[in-house]
Amino acid sequence: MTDEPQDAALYSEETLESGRVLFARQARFMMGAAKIEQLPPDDLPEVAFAGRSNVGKSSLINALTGHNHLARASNEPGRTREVNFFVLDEKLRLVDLPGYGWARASKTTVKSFQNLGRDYLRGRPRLKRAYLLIDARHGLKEVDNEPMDALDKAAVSYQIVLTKADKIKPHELAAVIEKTQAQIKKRPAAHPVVLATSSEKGFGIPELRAEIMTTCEVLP
Ligand SMILES: Nc1nc2c(ncn2[C@@H]2O[C@H](COP(=O)(O)OP(=O)(O)OP(=O)(O)O)[C@@H](O)[C@H]2O)c(=O)[nH]1
Ligand SMILES: [Mg+2]
Repeated sequence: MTDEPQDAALYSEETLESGRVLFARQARFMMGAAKIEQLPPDDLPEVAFAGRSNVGKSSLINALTGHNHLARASNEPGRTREVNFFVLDEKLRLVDLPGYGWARASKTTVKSFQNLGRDYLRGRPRLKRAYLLIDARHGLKEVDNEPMDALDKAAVSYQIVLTKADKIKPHELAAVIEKTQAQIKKRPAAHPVVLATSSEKGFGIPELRAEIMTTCEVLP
């Protein structure tokens, strides 16, 4: 085990550079869907960001696109209640999902927007990958099993992205990456590589851009 949180050699210099160029292009908010009938036509490849409330989904979309306020981020859990679509360079869509595992709102409200996220993940033909965000300080929790079970069952490719990596020490991060990779080893739809990011410090963002670009099979 090294202090290097992720293998930089996973991505060539050219791929990292293309990812940078692609994500420097225009990113725009397209629409928010509050009901499954309101989803836009599936005419572009999509990647979606799922995870517990407050894990940093909206912040990660902002960091990837280099915007401060494209997706609404907040300290108040349950900020994102719709499925929000952002179009990058008219080539692909980044999809911000409502968070799960959040108990404070009325049960019916929470259920309705969480079911929406689940329905989206299960039935989206051009969803290339779901990124399941996990707080680097905590690693996988019981509450994360349900979405992983659902994604495995629906055979939707997903990859774990640790967030808020700036909040722990490099050796702790390396340990949580290793542990998480071991925990998902037997999950059929999980990508074996766990990525680590910090939206605050920009750490891991170039690698995730390259990963998304490659997954969606687009070039800038
Ligand atoms: N230190 C640090 N804080 C972060 C990072 N990413 C997000 N945060 C903070 O975490 C809080 C929640 O971030 P959001 O991006 O709103 O989280 P979310 O997952 O979209 O939350 P919901 O929409 O409620 O599901 C905010 O106060 C962010 O500033 C990070 O990489 N480092
Ligand atoms: Mg959000």
